[in-house]
Amino acid sequence: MTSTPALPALAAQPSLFAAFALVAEARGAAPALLPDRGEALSYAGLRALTGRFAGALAARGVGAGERVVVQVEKSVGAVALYLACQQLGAVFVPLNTAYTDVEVGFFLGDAQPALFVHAPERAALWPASAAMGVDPGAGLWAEALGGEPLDTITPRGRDDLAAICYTSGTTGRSKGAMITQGNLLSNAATLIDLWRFSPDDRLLHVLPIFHVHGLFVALHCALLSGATILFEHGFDVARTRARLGEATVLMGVPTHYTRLLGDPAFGRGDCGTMRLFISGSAPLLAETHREFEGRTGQRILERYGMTEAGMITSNPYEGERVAGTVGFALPDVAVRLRADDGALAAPGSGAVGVLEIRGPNVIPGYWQLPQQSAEAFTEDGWFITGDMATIDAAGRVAIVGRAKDLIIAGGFNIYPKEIEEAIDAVPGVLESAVIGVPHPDFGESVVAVVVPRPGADLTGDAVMAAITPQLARFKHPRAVHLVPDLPRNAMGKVQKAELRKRFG
Ligand code: MCA
Ligand code: AMP
Repeated sequence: MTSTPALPALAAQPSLFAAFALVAEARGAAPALLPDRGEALSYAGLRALTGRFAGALAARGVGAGERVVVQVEKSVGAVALYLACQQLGAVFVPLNTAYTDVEVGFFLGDAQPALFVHAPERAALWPASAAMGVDPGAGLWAEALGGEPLDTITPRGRDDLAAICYTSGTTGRSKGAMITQGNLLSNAATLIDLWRFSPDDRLLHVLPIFHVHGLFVALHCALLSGATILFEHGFDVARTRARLGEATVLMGVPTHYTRLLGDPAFGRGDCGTMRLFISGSAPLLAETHREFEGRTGQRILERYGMTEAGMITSNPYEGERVAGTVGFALPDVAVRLRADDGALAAPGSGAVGVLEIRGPNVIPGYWQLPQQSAEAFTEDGWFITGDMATIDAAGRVAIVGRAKDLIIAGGFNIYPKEIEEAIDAVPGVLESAVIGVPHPDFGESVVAVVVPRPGADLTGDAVMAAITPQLARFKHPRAVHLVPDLPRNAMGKVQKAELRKRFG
């Protein structure tokens, strides 16, 4: 085993997999993944398993630039499948395991993949499909283990696509964020440095691996620094507490932290080896931050990001982590505020505005959507986040709201427009408005306010029954209120703030 390559050398690699291969070679027998289910994998073992999955994909005709849509449970095999796509230069397209056939059907039609890897029951959705199998003896797993491994790495450049991650849009139609090799490499190198990752770290991984947070931020910080991943197949308070005792870093969404605090026995004694708790994907309440510090002596480091840019800002590793703020722009990222009047607001002016960002982490655009891609950027090339923020004189950013109509529940993004369109198509519905209301566990939850057509015999249950097959469970309204009309302003726009007051 040689020493782990220096960060600048990794950051200068042409592709994510080229960087990973260097680390894997250097770390050899050092542990890469210690899963709660299945066998431990060293770096050499993970590299070998990845080569086997790359062989299986190549045998099925997957080549560079082609999309591989993946909707599988979290497992060591799923990590190897992701890396195998990178080795082959294929474009990895992860999907939330909660998506329904209807939702998956849309993504398959949009991404036009060379291969769809899925749980057995989804086989009918796409001709070129491969069941993943739940263990090494089944499906694509078995093909990987039984076939010829592939050792070669397809050369890729920094502008080449590494992944497409779908993010719902305010139009109701999901858009595929085109994430390049350069996006991934620059963000990983910046975060490893900023958050002081080293081969001595043991990252407790409890996040799903179909979103940027668990897939890129967590996996890349650990794997490109030669650290060990304590790999959990899902989040569970008791298991997390048990494994914190061997971990040094945890990345979570606010729901993870509030659930840990919900266990009265959780506290300082669980965190003896921990050096860093990171939170993101949704706002962390200042009160959660304070309570966590009171119970554990650790100040959670909150950061802010989005699918289109990976991580954007972070509270400092050394220096004050201020509750209710998301810290400073990452060293290679620039942020600025555009106020209501369309002018740029100076940091420290106290103005609230929409945050605009620029940097090597920002995607070039959305998959096959040139118009939406152009609209996502200002004329001078800054990406418009849709998040409302303030920036103080020192450059510290606080997210204070959203210009985009978005609900975040348990770290999952839910676009009301998508649910409203499904509800509006239900017979007997005239119109609807979907709002987010405070929820003690998920931060926000979905409520639908529905206006029946005159004379229609509509019930909330009928609405739910009609939309259930179409929308993933986490998007389902937890309450449906029938009302005679929706409150509107003088411009005819539905006043969602009014509805939130009434039904929150
Ligand atoms: C599960 N349910 C949810 C959610 N998760 N409802 C709303 N929002 C959710 N997030 C529902 C299920 O449908 C089910 O409903 C019930 O809750 C229990 O489901 P279960 O699977 O047991 O829940 P869980 O395993 O306890 O999951 C909760 C969770 C999970 C651990 C908080 O949602 C999670 O892992 N969230 C992390 C999401 C994440 O990684 N986001 C990053 C994206 P019923 O019982 O009624 O059927 S954002 C991102 O990537 C950007 C770049 C960023 O900044 O990080
Ligand atoms: P996604 O589309 O899943 O990438 O979610 C990105 C969105 O999550 C951002 O545009 C923000 O609205 C929100 N978000 C992420 N991190 C934070 C945070 N720390 N505080 C507040 N909102 C956040």
